[in-house]
Amino acid sequence: MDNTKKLLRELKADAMLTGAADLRAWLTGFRSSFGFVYTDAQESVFFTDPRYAEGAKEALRNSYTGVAIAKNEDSVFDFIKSKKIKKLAVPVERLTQPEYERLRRRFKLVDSTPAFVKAMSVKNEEELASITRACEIAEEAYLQLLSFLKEGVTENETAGYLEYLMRKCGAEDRSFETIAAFGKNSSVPHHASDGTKLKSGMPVLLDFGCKVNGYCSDITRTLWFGGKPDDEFKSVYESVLTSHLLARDNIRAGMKGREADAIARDYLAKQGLDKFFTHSLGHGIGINIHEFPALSPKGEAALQDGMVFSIEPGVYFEGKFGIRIEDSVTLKDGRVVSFMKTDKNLTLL
Ligand SMILES: [Mn+2]
Repeated sequence: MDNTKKLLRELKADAMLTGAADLRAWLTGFRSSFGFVYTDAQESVFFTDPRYAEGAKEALRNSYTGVAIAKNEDSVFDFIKSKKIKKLAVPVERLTQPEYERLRRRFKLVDSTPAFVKAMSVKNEEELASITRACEIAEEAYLQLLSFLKEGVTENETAGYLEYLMRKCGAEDRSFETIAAFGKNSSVPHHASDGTKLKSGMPVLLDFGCKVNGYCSDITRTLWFGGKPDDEFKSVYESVLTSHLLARDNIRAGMKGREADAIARDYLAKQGLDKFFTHSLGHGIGINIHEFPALSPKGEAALQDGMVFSIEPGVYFEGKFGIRIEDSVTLKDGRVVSFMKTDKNLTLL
């Protein structure tokens, strides 16, 4: 509610209408697959369908002037048509074309998306607590998974079991499709887990995370299974780890995303590995697994205290192996604080 009024003032609009699920969840703290939040200077109404009405009434009773049942968008649009408003703030990028056309005919539209994206990137204490818990659970599940990694298990089984463990440890869901990549599959940064079986002498890359109160965690660990890795693997692992630690220790509030990215990228360039670092250093994390800010060569926005993002340098040798080491972190008093506690040194299983 406070967030809504703040955005309304900032956007200098007469009213604000928000339908996108993530933006709505951030405004209200209430999660639902269908709904709209309407706010003007006088009132704030939460529209949802009958499935959520009771829960919404209970959850929003102190902050909303009303919870209304809407069978579909038509009833919401009928309601706002009855209002004497000219300038309406809506997340234009999130509207369907028909929604946009309909609203555009009647109102002067202002895009609320940039204001949302910026406001959502800085987390409050409650949001940080949810993310902290989501990170703890992901790591607890990871530690429990290690004894499951035996010769013959498939990537798919591993991904599924890791997701089960996260739920068992208290997560409500996974943050995104879990990546378990064995052997040369680890060289594909977003490998889709398949029936590949674990064999001795393989790297294992696990990229996963879970949700608590709707907030995500994101972590990647690369391990070695069976026997001993060769010198090339060990040396690349050390380089990726060093680039991760350099970024963690040297990123400061006030830096641009691209300056943060450059800390890891420049170090990997000195090792002759930058051309194998094929993605950005990190991304914001919150209700969405990928959000603002971008820690990438194109990231112009300044990092701020309270932001939560990933640090995830990676090096990929096509057809051979890939190594990525990722923590979810936040900025506090100008410096990086990682949410993760598990060891980042090379683990041999
Ligand atoms: Mn990530």
